[in-house]
Amino acid sequence: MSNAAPQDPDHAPDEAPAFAAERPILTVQQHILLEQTRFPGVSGEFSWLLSGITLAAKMISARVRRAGLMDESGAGGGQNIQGEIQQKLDIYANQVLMHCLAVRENVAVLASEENEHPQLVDGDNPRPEYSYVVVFDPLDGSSNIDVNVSVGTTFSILRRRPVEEGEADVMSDVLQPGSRQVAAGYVLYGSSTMLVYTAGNGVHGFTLDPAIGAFVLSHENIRIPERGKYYSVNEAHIDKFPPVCRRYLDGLRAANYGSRYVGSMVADVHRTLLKGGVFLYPPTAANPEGKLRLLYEANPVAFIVEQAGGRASDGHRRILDIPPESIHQRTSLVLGGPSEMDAYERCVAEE
Ligand code: P6P
Repeated sequence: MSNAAPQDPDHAPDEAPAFAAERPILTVQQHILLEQTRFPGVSGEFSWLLSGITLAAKMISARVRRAGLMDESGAGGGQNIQGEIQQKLDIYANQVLMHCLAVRENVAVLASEENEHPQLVDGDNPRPEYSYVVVFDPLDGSSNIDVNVSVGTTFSILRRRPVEEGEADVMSDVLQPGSRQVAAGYVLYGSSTMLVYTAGNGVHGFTLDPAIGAFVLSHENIRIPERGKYYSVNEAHIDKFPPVCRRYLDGLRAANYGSRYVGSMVADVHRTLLKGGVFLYPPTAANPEGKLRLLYEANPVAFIVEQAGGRASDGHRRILDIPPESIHQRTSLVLGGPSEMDAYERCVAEE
């Protein structure tokens, strides 16, 4: 007969049990280091670089979540090189990412949606050991902040072109096709803050736990569903879409697909990644080349979706094969699961 006092269900036992995590706590840095042991291509220096992104993401998340309280929302008064009104948080997010990445000694070049030109981190004479290029959109969809809609950061990580490929220079380091990304991902500032990344070995999602200030593994080895239930497109532009897009969308509606569109790319792509379906930004009258940027919007999400078993094209070419000609080059985008992308390609073949 145990002489232990009967457990009072309303009170913890005198001896609090040893810490029992609801789930194993694996931070993104630990995950990368584990990857390193399994995949030699993912080096320890990469986890150091990624820690620059996660630090910046925590700082940006903290600001985004208090935007309305700090008069951080709204326009910052200036315009960025895109001619878009710069939101105050765009400026902050860009400064934070530039700082957090520039202090990583293995980062040589930084390119941002907010800056006209790429930036050499260490003046004009970077030390030869500098090896990474990071291209990013610090706060995509920032015009949604005023109305408390999810926004995101997107990033693409490349290696500098080796010198033997001709005179390596900053622009040739940045203007590489998406197939040469060594890693890519996004941060979604939504109902929770999530980091989703790939280093070419699957797609993994980490949720920021504000209680411990760490991104903790919450979605390991994400796979896009074979077939989803939603298509995601701004139907206001439908009359300007190419006929193949209109036929495709008619077919999806006939197959009882629903429609979901946030108007913030990272949110729309993240839902498509987790629930399946298709996200499109076709050419429109205002943006005949498409609206989204190839290097720092389409390439990262295309790498992610392909690693999760989906596909991404500009309507005709695989996004990751498109040779960039300029840093802020736009592209149209069709991104989704196998079933939806097969259906799109059938529509193109019938043209
Ligand atoms: P539209 C946000 O401004 C953005 O660049 C993407 O995040 C988003 O997918 C797209 O534009 C929305 O554009 O024309 O539907 O408002």
